Amino acid sequence: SPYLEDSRTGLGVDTLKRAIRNNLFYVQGKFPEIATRNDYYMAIAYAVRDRLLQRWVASVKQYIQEKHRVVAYLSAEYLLGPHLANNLINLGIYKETEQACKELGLDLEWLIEKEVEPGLGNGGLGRLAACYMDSLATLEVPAIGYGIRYQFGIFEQDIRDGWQVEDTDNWLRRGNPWEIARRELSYDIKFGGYVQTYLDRAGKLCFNWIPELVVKGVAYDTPILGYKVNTANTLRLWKSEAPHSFDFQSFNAGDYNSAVNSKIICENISKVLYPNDEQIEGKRLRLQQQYFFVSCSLQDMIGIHLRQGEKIHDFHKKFVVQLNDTHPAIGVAELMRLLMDVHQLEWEEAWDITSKTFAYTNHTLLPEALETWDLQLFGSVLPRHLQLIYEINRRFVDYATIKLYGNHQKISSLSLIGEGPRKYIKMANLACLGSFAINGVAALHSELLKKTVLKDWYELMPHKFQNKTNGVTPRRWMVLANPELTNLISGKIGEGWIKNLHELKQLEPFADDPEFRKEWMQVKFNKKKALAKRIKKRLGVDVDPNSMFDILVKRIHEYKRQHLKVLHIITLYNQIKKNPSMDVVPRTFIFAGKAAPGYRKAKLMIKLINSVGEIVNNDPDINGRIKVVFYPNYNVTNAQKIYPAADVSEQISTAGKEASGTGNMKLSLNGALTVGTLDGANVEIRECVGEENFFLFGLTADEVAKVKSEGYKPWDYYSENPNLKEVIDQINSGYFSHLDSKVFKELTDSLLYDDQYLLFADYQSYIDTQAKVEEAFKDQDKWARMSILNTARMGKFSSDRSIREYCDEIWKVESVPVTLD
Ligand code: 26V
Repeated sequence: SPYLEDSRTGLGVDTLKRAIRNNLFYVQGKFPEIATRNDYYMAIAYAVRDRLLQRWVASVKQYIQEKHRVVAYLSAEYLLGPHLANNLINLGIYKETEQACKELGLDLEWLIEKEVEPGLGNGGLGRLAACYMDSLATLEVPAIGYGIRYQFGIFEQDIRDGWQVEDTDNWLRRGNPWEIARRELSYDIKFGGYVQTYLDRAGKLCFNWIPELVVKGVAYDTPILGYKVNTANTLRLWKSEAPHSFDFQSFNAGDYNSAVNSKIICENISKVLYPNDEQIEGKRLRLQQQYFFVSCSLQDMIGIHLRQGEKIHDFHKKFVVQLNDTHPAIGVAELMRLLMDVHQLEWEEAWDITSKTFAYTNHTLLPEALETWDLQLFGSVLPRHLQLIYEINRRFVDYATIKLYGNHQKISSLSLIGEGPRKYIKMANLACLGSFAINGVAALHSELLKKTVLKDWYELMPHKFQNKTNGVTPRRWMVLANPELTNLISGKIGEGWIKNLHELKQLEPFADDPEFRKEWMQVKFNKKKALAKRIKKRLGVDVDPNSMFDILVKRIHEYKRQHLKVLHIITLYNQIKKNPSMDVVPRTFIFAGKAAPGYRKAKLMIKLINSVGEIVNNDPDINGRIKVVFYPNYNVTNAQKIYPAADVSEQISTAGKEASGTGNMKLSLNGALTVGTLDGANVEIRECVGEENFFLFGLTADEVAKVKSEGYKPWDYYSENPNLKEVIDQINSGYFSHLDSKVFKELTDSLLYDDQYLLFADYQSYIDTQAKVEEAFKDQDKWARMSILNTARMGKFSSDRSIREYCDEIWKVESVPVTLD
């Protein structure tokens, strides 16, 4: 009976109502007459948080008492998205909370829309970490995610006069009900200074790092609940602060300014997320961020391990540490330091433990994204680690010299230290050497790793190499983003697919059911209508939900080729202009994505999209048959509204450049058909959904390499293809830019004279394929069939499958069901 339920744990409607009312009073200090929307949001959030904490405490208790092996996921980024609705779904109380709200005169959806999302990541890599945290908890695997509690996450994007404008993301401004500050849990982190060597009483050589700066890392925990299980894992993010006794001397001496100054320096470390992806910048602060969170995390793990009464020698049996790209790779040297300088182990044993602890995931093949650090800079921030890396490298090079018969070229490519005008540290090499497993994020990517950037490592240590194809959580990307489709599916095949996505296969027979096809398309139409409404509200542009929604959403980058899509749009525009009465399928092209603030060409691509949109959308000859929309501030919240409305998913990167992609999976899962190259996970998506349900175009990765090696000349394609020539000339004439013929010159020049991502080589193939897309869309009944089959065959791309594979093949960890007492 509901009124017997505890008001902080009960899941019934009446109990939830009581909890919300209580929180409004006791947490927010308000009563209904004066409560704001935010007050109600907080009241509900705290009601949910109570229920999370019950499961979180039970999980932690069980892990400690039973001493289970634990996965530590180290990531500089977590792109979590809003918590409230997700937690309601995972708790299984969405309906109940909706009802409780209704009875209190509140609209739950309206409150959910209020939540500011934690944007603590750039894109794919950070969002993957968030999906993996969800799957780890859902699979009941003991895990801790470690990262940085940035005060400012990824910038907010606004579009003014067609250009991207950045605004700071002050996500903590209204407080964060989802985190628990663990003020008592903190570690001191040293920076700079020098290393003293001395002999201890036994005559052993010891190292004493005398820092120039000490920063305190404070733990902030966010419980991550699995779907309909009691497991709630911890996401532990570190905030940097001044240590308690910061600059006492200057303070006492009355030098208030310099005391405050050092406080600011300390707090700077976790102040802001670097908004670049796929382009490294050798910034001191970035290295400090990486070391800061990695050192806090490893000290924390060692502390947990020792407090359980275990021996330091068994550290690698307790924890397996996954490196999300090379950003935390400094952990290899840091664990060596902690084991030797703090816990007094000898080199051999420290190395044995270290090299059994780490595993490394690579997320990109782009050479400009491979992290290196100028050796001088590195030494000035981490003098002790520079020594350790030299020693790790000395021993490794000795070994490699024997293994490789002194093949100097190979040895220098494997070396942790690069030589040139200046020396530098190669973080990927440190990660490869220090890890027992190395994986790529899609089958093609893992193969290319072995053939290109990590070739020498593969030849030396083939046993370390694996593939783990990425996945996405169906909870957020279906159940939460698309409850209508979720209900339609569950009505036919039950709810099992939410935890076992392979069960979607059971939908296949319904592709032949005309009634089901109708309902399927009706859901899609409603989602398009809802997105159209948002577009109208945000941008004032009318788009027709009956038109084909053709969607390209992801970070803006030349290799992702948003400008190839623009070439297609202009080509289509020109066709209609020449023959205004032609029969075209009306299309709405929707773009979204952020450009790194310092990436000029990417920002110019945004301007180009908006400029073309302005002309196309307002041309009476076009008469609304094609529309171009740039939806601002692409983030998790907006993505949840966009994916369900997609008819077509554009995955058009140059083959061999996109490691995996995960937006491709989310769109396809939501019934969009893919137009794509054979790149990243597109290859596997096509294998699963069937080639007849996938619009393939463009060169393969092998062909790309071949064309390039033979001396690619984009100008030839331009001069030999009249449609392409017309498009480029038109952009250059100022047709889309109020006759200003210079604005886009940087972009068109780079295409005409370089085109390193082969847009021109793939142009005609892309145009031809788009004609097929158009033909297919004309037969709506056939399209519905394809869309249903496509979704039905996406089972492989659940992050549950990815995490299962990581658990079985890399981490060797097992599920631990949690019981509530
Ligand atoms: C690099 C850097 C360099 C220093 C500044 C900050 C920063 C942030 C991120 C990165 C690397 C980003 C790599 C990345 O996001 N890769 C993407 O990973 C996805 C998940 O595996 C994958 O689906 C995408 O294809 C891949 O581009």
